[in-house]
Amino acid sequence: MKILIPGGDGFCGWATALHLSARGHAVHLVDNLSRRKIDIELGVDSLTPIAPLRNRLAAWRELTGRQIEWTDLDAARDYDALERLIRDWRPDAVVHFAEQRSAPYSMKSAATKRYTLENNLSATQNLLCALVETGIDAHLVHLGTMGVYGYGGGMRIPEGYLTIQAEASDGGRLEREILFPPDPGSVYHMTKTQDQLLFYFYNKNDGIRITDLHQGVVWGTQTRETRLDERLINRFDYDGDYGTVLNRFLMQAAVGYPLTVHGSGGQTRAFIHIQDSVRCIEMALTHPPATSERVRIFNQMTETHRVADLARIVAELTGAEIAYLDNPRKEADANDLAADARCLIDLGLQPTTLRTGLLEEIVEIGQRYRERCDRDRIPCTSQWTRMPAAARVDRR
Ligand code: NAD
Ligand code: USQ
Repeated sequence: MKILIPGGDGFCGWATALHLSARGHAVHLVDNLSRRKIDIELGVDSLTPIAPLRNRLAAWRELTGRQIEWTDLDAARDYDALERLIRDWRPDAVVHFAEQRSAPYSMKSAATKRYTLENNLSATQNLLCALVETGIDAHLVHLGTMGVYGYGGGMRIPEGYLTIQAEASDGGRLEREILFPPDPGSVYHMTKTQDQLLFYFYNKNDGIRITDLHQGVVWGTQTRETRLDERLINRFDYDGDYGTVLNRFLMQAAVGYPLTVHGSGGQTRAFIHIQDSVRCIEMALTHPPATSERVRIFNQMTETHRVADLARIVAELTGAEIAYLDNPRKEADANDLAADARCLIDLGLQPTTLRTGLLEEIVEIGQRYRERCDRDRIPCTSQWTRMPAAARVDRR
């Protein structure tokens, strides 16, 4: 297959690009390096020493003989170049990662809210438009988020669609499947709920074949391919804006920083390891929807955990202290989360569980690169509301 990967220099995109290239697919990245530029803006760096993209690609070629191409363009702003690339290169599939993906960054200021919304919606809209205008029948696989569901609000979350009953216009009863009601918790998550409507429309109107993968929090760093050579190492975000909860706890344990639990830690979230994430994307690509099929939605997650339980597991493994902090976010202090995630298991996924992967991650990444950590960048400073929480720290 010829696979175009917008966002292919990022955490999920890079690992996916190598995985697909290793399986013999022709891979072409589109990335404007905005993520690396945001690191510079925030004064942070990946815990792992990621090589410049050109060096990464050269190393991959040297080690495997496989070539991955890269076009440096902004998928949200350089529409003409994007359309030309799609017309000329004629992909069979597009895997779309090219969005600003941090919820805290999206809530920092008016500038970051506006950037996140404009970047994410325009990138999605431009890809869809370019497929329509070029007439290329590529399968679009998008990385969405479990956050579109608002973590269920107590309801079991189906894979995208909810069956409802309503009164029909003739007075009878009508049954329909509708998109699960969106309930975003940040401007970033809101862009993902709006992406869903773009997909719904372009699928209905133009017959674009789309799979939307509603992914949970991704943890871990390395995959089989990124491990091959340090020049291929994947990024590891640990800072208060881009670091995700479990990876932050693993790094904090390695550098002796009390684990930063927000509030009581009763928030339950869905998780998936990066190795499983790339396998799921490959399975979605090799099982494309039929031309007339509606948008296919898979919940891409393998486990659910409460934040406080994750902290306890990491503390038990490492002896780390746990700090319960005022929550900078506006989110439920505690929630249950039950979600269907059969589709990818039915396609053959065998998940990496927390129990098997955690220790390896602490040693391979946290301890190995601990000297690169800037402790001043660990606190989460982005506030969801303009009423700053008191700087209270409880240790329990
Ligand atoms: P990332 O920030 O590491 O990677 C995104 C990449 O896209 C970066 O390389 C960035 O430079 C590029 N990009 C952004 N806007 C672009 C544009 N307009 N034009 C060209 N390139 C652009 O993020 P990630 O963690 O790899 O996430 C990738 C996708 O997966 C995102 O859409 C995210 O919402 C989704 N996702 C991530 C997670 C997670 O835990 N990391 C979980 C669920 C879903
Ligand atoms: N949290 C802590 N301590 C921390 C960091 C986070 O307690 O140091 C808490 C947060 O308050 C939140 C939970 O952990 O309740 C998850 O936070 P996160 O930063 O790990 O994840 P989130 O902001 O939801 O975003 C991440 C990715 C995003 C993806 C999403 C999937 O950055 O791209 O869409 O996970 S999901 O959570 O399923 O919506």
